Amino acid sequence: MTVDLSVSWLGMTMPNPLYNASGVMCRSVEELERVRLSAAGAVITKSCTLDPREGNPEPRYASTPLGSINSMGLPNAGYRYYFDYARRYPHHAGKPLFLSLSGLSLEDNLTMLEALAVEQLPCLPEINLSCPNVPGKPQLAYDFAATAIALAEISRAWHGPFGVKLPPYFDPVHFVEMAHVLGGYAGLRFITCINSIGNGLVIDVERESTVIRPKQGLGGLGGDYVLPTALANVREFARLLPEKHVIGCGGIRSGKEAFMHILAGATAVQVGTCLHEEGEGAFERILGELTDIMRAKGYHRLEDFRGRLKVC
Ligand code: IRO
Repeated sequence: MTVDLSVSWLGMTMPNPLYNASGVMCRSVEELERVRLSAAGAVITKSCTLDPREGNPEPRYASTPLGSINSMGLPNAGYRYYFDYARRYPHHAGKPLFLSLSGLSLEDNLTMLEALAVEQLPCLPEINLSCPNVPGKPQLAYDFAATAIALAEISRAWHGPFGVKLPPYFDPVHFVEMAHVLGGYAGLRFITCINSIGNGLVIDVERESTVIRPKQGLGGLGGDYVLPTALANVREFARLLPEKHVIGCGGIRSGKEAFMHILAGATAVQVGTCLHEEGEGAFERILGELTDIMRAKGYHRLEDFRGRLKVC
């Protein structure tokens, strides 16, 4: 039985729904090329700022039995570096390029979007409204009024399709309130759910110590910890905003979790912690497992089950 994993959305076709989560394997051209040349269906860059940043002091990433904790602090080579990569990227080879933007202020995001508009580079901005790890900078998307202002300004500066990376929400009232904000902007075509669960604390009992140094050990959680929260955010935003696409991110480590995200309504899915731990071979493995699950269930295409989660 043939299984077709391709995804057509926003006027483009990806060979399959899997790509890297911004932050993992995407800071340098060498890393970005590893994703591009892998089995991944698209590529996204590390969230960038106007100027290059070193990020927070080490140790700033730790692997744990249930996933990962990080407080990288937005280390990146500055937006000009990623725009340069985008200029040389083989856009017509079938793997879309997403540019993650995370300006330290709204003005910085507008500056980067205006520069992108001038160049007319054929890439899709994913604007990160949810970095949990820059000391003194709260996650914007937990402030609904500030998010509405940012989206209004962004829509004035950028007339193409764009997406936002959201933090996890934990209350039905917040899903509805944020969906109401997001629904007001036609250019906002996709929503990536979720960023890491911010400001967790992992403790090493033997050393009686935190496992990362920045922010007294607080950092964003990824991996198995976050799967149910990610699925809830994907399902709720897919349900509340049927005219937009939801990109699932959080806890995908095999074909099974990729299937769950798509069943919950995700158009495509991103892999973070697992990609960091396993390397780009993870894409081929997860795609093989997803294909096996679909074949066993008799599904030919992703549309055969996308968003069809039943309530028991
Ligand atoms: O610390 C980071 O660089 C980071 C970012 I910008 C983000 O959006 N999410 C995350 O877990 N880490």
